[in-house]
Amino acid sequence: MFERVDHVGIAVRDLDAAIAFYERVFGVEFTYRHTVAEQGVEEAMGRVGESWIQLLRPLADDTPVGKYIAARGEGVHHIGYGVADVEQAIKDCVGHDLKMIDHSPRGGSRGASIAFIHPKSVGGVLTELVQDPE
Ligand code: CMX
Ligand code: CO
Repeated sequence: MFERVDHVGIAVRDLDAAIAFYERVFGVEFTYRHTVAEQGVEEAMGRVGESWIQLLRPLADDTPVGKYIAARGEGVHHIGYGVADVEQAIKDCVGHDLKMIDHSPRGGSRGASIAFIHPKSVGGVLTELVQDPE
């Protein structure tokens, strides 16, 4: 089902500082930055080979990333894996009795179709299925 690591989602308090750090130390270039109100985040995407780093700043405390930082501090929030067909991948996960957060795909960064699997079903790892646009 997984074809590649699409991105690593990292929860940060200060997006400007995090972008500057990854650029200065690791030479990562951030080419997208935008607010995704439905997800409660401002995000920046930096390319690393065929994958991305997704830096996530919460827009409010009562959002997924805001609650995560309050409970655990900054750090890795989720892993996004590339799949060929997100609808089929959701069905396959349900077939394996995984608890889906999204039962149907929704829009993600860069025009992708995404769906989240609950971390309780994946050994404590919030997992995102990502189908790139055609
Ligand atoms: N990784 C691992 N475990 C997590 C987690 C994460 N990112 N976020 C929450 N949890 C754990 C909590 O620690 C908690 O565990 P315990 O019951 O052992 O304490 C459990 O999951 C439930 O936590 P909760 O606080 O009751 O639930 P939340 O209201 O915080 O919701 C989740 C958790 C995963 C359902 C919610 O964050 C969600 O729907 N996430 C998907 C959407 C999202 O993350 N959007 C931002 C990224 C957008 C993008 O990538 O484009
Ligand atoms: Co993501």
